[in-house]
Amino acid sequence: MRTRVVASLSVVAVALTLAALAATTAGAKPGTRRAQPGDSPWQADQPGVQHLHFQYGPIHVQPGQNNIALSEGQVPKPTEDGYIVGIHPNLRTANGKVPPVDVIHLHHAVWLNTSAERNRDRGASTFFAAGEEKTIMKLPNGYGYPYRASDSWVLNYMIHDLTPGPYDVFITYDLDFVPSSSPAAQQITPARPIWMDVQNGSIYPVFDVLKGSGTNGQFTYPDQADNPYPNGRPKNVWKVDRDSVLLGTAGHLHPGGLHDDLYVDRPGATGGPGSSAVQAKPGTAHLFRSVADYFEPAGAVSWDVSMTATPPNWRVQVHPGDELRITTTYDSKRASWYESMGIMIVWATDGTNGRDPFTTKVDTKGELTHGHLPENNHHGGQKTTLPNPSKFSAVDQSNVQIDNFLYGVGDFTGDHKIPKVKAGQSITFTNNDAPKGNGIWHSITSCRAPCNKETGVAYPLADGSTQFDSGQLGNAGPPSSGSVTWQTPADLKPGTYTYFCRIHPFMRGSFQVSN
Ligand SMILES: [Cu+2]
Repeated sequence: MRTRVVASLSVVAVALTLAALAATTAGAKPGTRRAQPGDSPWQADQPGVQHLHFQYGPIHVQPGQNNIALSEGQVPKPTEDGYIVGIHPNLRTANGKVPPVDVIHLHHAVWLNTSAERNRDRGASTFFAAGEEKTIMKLPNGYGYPYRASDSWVLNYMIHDLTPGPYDVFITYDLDFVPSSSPAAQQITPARPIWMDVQNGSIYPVFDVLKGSGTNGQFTYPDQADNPYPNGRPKNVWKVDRDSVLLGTAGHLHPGGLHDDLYVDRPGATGGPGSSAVQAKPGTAHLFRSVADYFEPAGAVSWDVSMTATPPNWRVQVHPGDELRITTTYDSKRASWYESMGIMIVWATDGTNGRDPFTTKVDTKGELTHGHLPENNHHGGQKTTLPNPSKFSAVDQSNVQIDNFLYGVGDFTGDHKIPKVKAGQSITFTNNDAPKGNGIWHSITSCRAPCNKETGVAYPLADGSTQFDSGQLGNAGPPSSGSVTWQTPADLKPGTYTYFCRIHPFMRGSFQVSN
């Protein structure tokens, strides 16, 4: 299966392009098989549930790839009508193994039901999303996402190859499914997804968290951001369109993220009952905090994390005129976090038999959907034989060419020369790998000196004492920066600066600014 780069398509896949996409999704062979023992980490409690295993692929991942792509051909899915009651995502190689997250990982995948577009009873066309935190979706008993065999699915995915080698991988998804032919299906009430995203509708729905921003070492987006929505229309809210009961949600965020919060704003309401997490404000009730629970020994810095999801009895009542609102909070003490996300998919059903969040404290503690995953075992940060760049000899040079995963001058694996410019001047980096093939994008991102420890899921970090970041140097549209060149800030103080590539963190380099 080829990977088609879609530069201008939103990760959240705004509806506008979907009709056109649907036309391109016919023809390939579905890669489905029945579930094998051990495929599903949990047994669904609902009666009549089948455990179906699907995989999309093979996806030929180019060396160093980090682009956004759309599925071609058919995305495998159930062959009969029914209800989806749970989804468990993963990324696997052809032999079924889950690759280490510091080698290749599922940056994100979004499952789109293009047939649900413009149908208010089926909710958002985006019905499931997974990042490397691999949150498992499970609806409360008695609820299901109505599925038709005639539905057309598209996968929007970003697979991040952190190495200079190619890989073949599959996106896998275990579905817990109740076919319409099962008597159990008669007992299921339809549920629909509501897509909540702090950058909903953006081409590439991300924002940067800078080290030292926010308050007390934490930064909440959009609340603490400088002009997050320049046209004045908040992207993090959704107007409730009918009496609905919210059934469940879980958050998505990136390394460095601490929690996603869901609120409801009800004009004129006299304040929610408050919560342990958030102080009550008139007209606002806090509904849930999805917490990033890090297994990572180094703390909130890697994908070695699981998000909490709502317990099955959550059931929150909302009414037309209410506005759902999401925020996301990151650690800003340790490092900067570039191209971060904050997303929650909220499942809802029609009706009025939920709990009123303005009279009942609904924001109870969540439940983890999985434990530590072995693919996150390689944390990095150990001593290596990489040199300390403070020992390099400096050469006057204001250009660095990046070729074949190497910084031309100042690379830690090079000839131990370091480019030097005078204070007030800049060094220009040019990524010559970008025009080749699908585009190999690199960044120049400051990390704390000497930045020469072993690469892993938790090292290196964007934790330089001076913050700079080039973005992903490439011309392919988001997530690339739109340019293959970047200049270091001209106001850097004299000193030696160390940096790494966020996309290929084994790439390390340094430069000097002199008096
Ligand atoms: Cu790179």
